[in-house]
Amino acid sequence: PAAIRREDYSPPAWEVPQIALDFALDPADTRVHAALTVTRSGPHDEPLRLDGAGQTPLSVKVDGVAVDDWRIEGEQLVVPLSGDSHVVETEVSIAPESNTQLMGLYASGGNLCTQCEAEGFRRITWFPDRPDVLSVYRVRMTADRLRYPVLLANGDPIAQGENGDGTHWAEWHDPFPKPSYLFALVAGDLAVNASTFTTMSGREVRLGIWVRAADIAKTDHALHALKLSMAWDERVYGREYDLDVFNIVAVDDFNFGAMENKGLNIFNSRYILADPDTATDYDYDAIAAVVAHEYFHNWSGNRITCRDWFQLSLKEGFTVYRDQCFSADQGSAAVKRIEDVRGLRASQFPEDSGPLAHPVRPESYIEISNFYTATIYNKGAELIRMMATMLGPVKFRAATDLYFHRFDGTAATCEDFVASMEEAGGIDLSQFRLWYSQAGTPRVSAGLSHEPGGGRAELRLAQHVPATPGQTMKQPMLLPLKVRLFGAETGRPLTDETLVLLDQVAETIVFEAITERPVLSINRGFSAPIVVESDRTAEDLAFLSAHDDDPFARYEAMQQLMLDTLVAGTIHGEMKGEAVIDAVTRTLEAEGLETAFLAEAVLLPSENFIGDQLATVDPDAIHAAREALRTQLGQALLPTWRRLYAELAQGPYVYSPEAKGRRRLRNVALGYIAASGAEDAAALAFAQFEAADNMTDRQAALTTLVNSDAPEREEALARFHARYAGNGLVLDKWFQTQALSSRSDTGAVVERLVRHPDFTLANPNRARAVLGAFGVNQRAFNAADGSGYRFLSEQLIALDRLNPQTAAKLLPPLGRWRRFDAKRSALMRAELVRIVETPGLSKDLFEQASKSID
Ligand code: DPP
Ligand code: ZN
Repeated sequence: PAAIRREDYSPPAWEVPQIALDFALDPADTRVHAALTVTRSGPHDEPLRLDGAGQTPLSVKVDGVAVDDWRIEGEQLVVPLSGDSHVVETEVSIAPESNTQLMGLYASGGNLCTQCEAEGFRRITWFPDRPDVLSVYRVRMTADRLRYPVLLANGDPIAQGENGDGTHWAEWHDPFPKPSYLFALVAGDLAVNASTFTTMSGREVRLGIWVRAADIAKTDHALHALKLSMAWDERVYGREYDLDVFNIVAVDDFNFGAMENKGLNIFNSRYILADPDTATDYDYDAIAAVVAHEYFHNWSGNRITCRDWFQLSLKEGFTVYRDQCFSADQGSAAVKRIEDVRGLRASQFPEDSGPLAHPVRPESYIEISNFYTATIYNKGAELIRMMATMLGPVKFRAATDLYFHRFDGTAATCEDFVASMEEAGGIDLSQFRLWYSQAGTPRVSAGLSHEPGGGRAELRLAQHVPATPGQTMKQPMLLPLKVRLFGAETGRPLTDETLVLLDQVAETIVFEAITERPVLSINRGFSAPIVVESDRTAEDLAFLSAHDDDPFARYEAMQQLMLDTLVAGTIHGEMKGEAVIDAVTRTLEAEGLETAFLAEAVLLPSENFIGDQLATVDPDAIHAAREALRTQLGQALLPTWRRLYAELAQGPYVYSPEAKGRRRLRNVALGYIAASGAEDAAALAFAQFEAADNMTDRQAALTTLVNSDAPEREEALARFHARYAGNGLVLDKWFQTQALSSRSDTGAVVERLVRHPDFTLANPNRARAVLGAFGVNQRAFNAADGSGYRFLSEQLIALDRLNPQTAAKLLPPLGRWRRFDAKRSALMRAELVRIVETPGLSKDLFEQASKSID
């Protein structure tokens, strides 16, 4: 398959200012009639080219007259046109019930729904399926009245009625020109949780969350989050909602988390449905974040869309940044930042240092679905955050105002956004633009020296951007680093927090009047998405973990101390945990720290993250080192963990930041009690499992047991499965917890799980619950005999036949082969070769696997 390149962009030859769609909906044979008003853009004699995906037009008309001079070229329908404006009509037949890719129009749980981003609309009808063609849509749907009583589409409902033959119809009109990837329709048997929101200018918007009738009681949290999001975007960005209705539909089979279709968001049900018995605190937070994310897209994505898919981060990076800030405002900003950085390190850093590394604005792709990545989303959000940091809140708001005003109604580029920041911010971002074009995580070395008695401290900084595929030579980047010095003796700050803009390969920053030995606090708040290599000692890190006034930096110092300890333990095969034990003890005893922060601060880095620090990953040695440190922490602090476990117990379930923090820390304490080897640990976990009145506590107890060899393990798994039979989202947890288990038999367990009657590759959530979780289970996946690699490749080849997009997203663990010993490398690479050589492979999986081989 051929690569599409950014430099080949050219504007569309034909615009489509209007489209009228008429759907005769039927799961086996849906007829789609499309009438496109097309206008020639400028003088040229190109024919009209419409994208399709396999379907044959049943008819083609130009200005009402059937024509036969059309032709199919590759995947395009080419229609010669003589004038500058015509109406082109096509009719096609599609079969939603046999659409297993879940792109275009498909069936889920007996209902019909769509997913068009990025290139699903071409599977519905012939159209110039590219984001810079903006059209006003009118949609008419006809469907069986009993089977599909609810008919929804983008925009506002215009009319509806009954036909005499048991069918009914509805018509929707969306006045805002939009690209085809934002088209949506839903036909189904759905109940609604309805409400209203009054916008800042006093308009009343009708809100609806549509789900199966049985799930209606689980929609209040999402509805509440939607209202909070609408108010937040008005208050923080001055953005008001623009239609009279805003609908969300939840479906069980969905490739993404959710989709921001204009006025009709379609969600993976896992990001809508919640009640205390079935959803964890983490799920509640994720629901609010995704509801906010999709809502915020109404401006950052829909009103201003992307010129081409290379600009994807224009909407995704900015919208992730917006949803992160929204979530930070709902609870603890410090804990939210810690969670986001942990996520970045778990998903984006490995991507940026592996075979699939790409810039935030890529130069080429084979299949655009493969570029919905942590780099585009999460590193993209860090870019926006760095600009916000450099501009400060007032200028950043002026810059987003300018951007929204200037580009409203257009398909814009990342460059348009940066230029708005530059203009309203009054700063030069020429060098900063490298963040969009250079892949790889910059590394900064930081060395602080001090002349005793001399009063002067020097901070020597040097940066290095590692080579990435296709980019061997890198230029130095602009790195905004928040820095502060603390006195080692007094514990007091010696300087204000300063924003250092490192723009050279190496620089020295001088601090005067430093009267005691300084300790360096750097990249505070994670002001730049980089790796810092400093010469700070274990003592300095322990000091900062107790004294830094920036909560993120405080957390970071502890993480670094733990990481250094774990790396040393992995290499030397001996765990010296005293410094970590001391630091954790002091943190737990410190005054005034939030419980949720404590829970984060005392948690050890993941096995994967430890692996990322090593030249060659030794999964068994890493596992042993981490377990050893966990055991030492568990044993040394056992009375503290027991005290916390008792003190943090709560009465009946409440959902509040405070209550969430208590649950989190209490469950961390439970984990350490189990790690200590205490004889009553399994009984404690099982009692919690049985008594829990919420999923957070029940799942935490289950996880503790699933990681253990206790006899209660099987009993808990069986009870959990029986209790939640038929609840797909909770069964996903049952599968995932087992696939993530730290036990040595997990490889054998996942082989059994995929043969379990509840397992199916047809549902992306279920596939991810087993294959996605197993792929990040470093020890189990990297079993020395290669059985984990073989298992994943076989599953991905099978999944590719159903759903290439989801299969391709699960491939990256196999691409880590360079990071392992020769034997594992060879086994892993052999599976990549096997995948690439599979006949009939999708271009999705082909691109990921072939790029991962070399
Ligand atoms: N639905 C995906 C998201 O919101 C793609 N736009 O990020
Ligand atoms: Zn998005």
